[in-house]
Amino acid sequence: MSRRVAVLTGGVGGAKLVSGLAQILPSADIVVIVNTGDDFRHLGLYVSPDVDTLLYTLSGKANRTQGWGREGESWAFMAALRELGGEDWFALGDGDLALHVLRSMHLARGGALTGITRDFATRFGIGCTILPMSDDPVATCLETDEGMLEFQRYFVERRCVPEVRRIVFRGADVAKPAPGVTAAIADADAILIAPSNPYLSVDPILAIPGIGDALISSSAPVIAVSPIIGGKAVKGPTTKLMREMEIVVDNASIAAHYAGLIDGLLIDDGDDAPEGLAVMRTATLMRSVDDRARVAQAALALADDIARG
Ligand code: FO1
Repeated sequence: MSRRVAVLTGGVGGAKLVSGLAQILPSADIVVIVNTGDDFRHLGLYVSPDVDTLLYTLSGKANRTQGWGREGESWAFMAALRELGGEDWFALGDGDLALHVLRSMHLARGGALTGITRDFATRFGIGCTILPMSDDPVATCLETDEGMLEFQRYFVERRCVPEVRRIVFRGADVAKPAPGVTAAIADADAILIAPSNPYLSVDPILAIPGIGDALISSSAPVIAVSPIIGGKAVKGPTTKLMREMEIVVDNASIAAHYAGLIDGLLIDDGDDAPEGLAVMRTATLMRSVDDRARVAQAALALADDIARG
């Protein structure tokens, strides 16, 4: 049976979930809608970290230990940059750099992020459709005790140390969903929200007018995979961020955050279930390739249960 799945995602966690889906469904049936709130211009280049994590993971090129960039990368550019006194807080590998140069050229000539992402995916032999959430600029910024910081300044340069008070998605209110985004949601038989950071990676997608409404009006079950495992978020600043924003770190908070949007939550075996929401459990930590397929399968099984009523 053909089953079309749309996935809303940030970087690593979502890329693993999508690679799990690609093991059990035809790639052509998977559309990935990716956060671009982390995108920024650096050294004159347009960098799109979450889109690139998807491209590298789905083409088998990702650096698994690092969680970003390419495996087997060389760093001659960074060495030369450092020698010349250039800004080196954000590391661009030599192979990775090719992507940023070509994308920046494409954008400078009036092209859109969607088009160049499709070209890269084709070049890398990726069968899924990867759609940036928008072709319009949206910048995730954090109001912190050190002032307003753009996402990469907070995440990479300041290593998530500043205390976060508020998160804003500059430009989201006037951004349009990229071509194909709302249609992919409307046409899907199941919609998944990846175990990405709800506040930093999924909220920018939901902040774009039209995307939340498309989820609400879709007849397909919407399933979120919880980023909480053992009362903590698996990766990145989620736990710290939730505490700073005075949000209890548990599945009830994740369910409350997505209230009105999701029909079910996939949670880890060891965690408490929120009340009033369909839940399925599995071991949600995705260490191996088999883990990825198992988590994807469980998310689809929960969607099937809900669709059957
Ligand atoms: N993350 C780091 O922690 N340090 C880096 O120097 C770094 C460079 C980098 C270059 C290209 C790219 O696509 C991603 C990169 N990341 C780096 C990861 C990125 O900042 C974050 O993982 C995402 O934005 C969060 O999803």
